Amino acid sequence: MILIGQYDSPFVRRVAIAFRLYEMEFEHRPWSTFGDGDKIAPFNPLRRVPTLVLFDGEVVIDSTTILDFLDEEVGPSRAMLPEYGPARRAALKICALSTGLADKAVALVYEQALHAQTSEIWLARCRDQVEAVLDALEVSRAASNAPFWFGHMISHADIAFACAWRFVTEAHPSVVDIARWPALAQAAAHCEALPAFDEIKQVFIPPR
Ligand SMILES: N[C@@H](CCC(=O)N[C@@H](CS)C(=O)NCC(=O)O)C(=O)O
Repeated sequence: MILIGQYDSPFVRRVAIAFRLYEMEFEHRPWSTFGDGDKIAPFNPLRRVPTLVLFDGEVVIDSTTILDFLDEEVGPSRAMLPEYGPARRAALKICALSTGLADKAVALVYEQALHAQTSEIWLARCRDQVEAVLDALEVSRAASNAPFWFGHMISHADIAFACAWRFVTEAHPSVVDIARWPALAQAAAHCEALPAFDEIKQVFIPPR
C-alpha cells in the first residue's frame, strides 16, 4: 500500500501513526499538495492528502475513511475505536473535534499564505473556532486522569488530537498559548513521547 502526503499534515500523520501502531507495512510518497499536485491528481482528483493506494490499485481518500479501512483490516479486537454504541460515538466526537480543529488551522494557513488580501472576518472566525474547540477538548481531557483519552489504551481520538495539536502549535504559535490548555498539552506530550509519534513527524512547511 502506498500512502501519499507529507507528515506535516495532521491528517496524513494520524494515518501513518495508525499504520505503525497496527504494525502494517506501507510505502510512503511524501508528495506536497501544491508542489506535487500533478503527481497526486491521477490518484485523487481533489489533489488532497492523505491518499492511500491499495495493492490492487483501489484508492481510498480522506483520513477518516482510510482509518475505517485500516480498522476493518485489523479487525474489531485490535481496532483503535470501540466497535459500536456510546463509547464509539464519544471517541468519534473527539476525533471530529480534533480533525475540525486541524481543518480550521489549515484554513488559517491558506488564508494567510495564499491570499494577497486576507479576510479579517475569516481569520477571526477561524481563530475563534480553534480556541473554542481547544476549550471544549480541555474540559473533556481534564475530566480523566487516565493515560489516554478513554482509558489505558490509545485510540484514534488520542492520535487525531495529538496530530492536530502539534500542527496548531507549530503553525499558529501566536494563537495557541499552551499554558491555557494544560490537560491538552500534557496529553499531547504523552503521545509525542511514544516511538511511533517520534518516528512519524515533520516540521511544518507553509505552502508558497
Ligand atoms: N478531511 C480531509 C482533510 C485533508 C486535508 O485538508 N489535507 C490538506 C493537507 S493538510 C490538503 O490536502 N490540502 C490541499 C487542498 O485542500 O487543496 C482528511 O481528513 O483527510
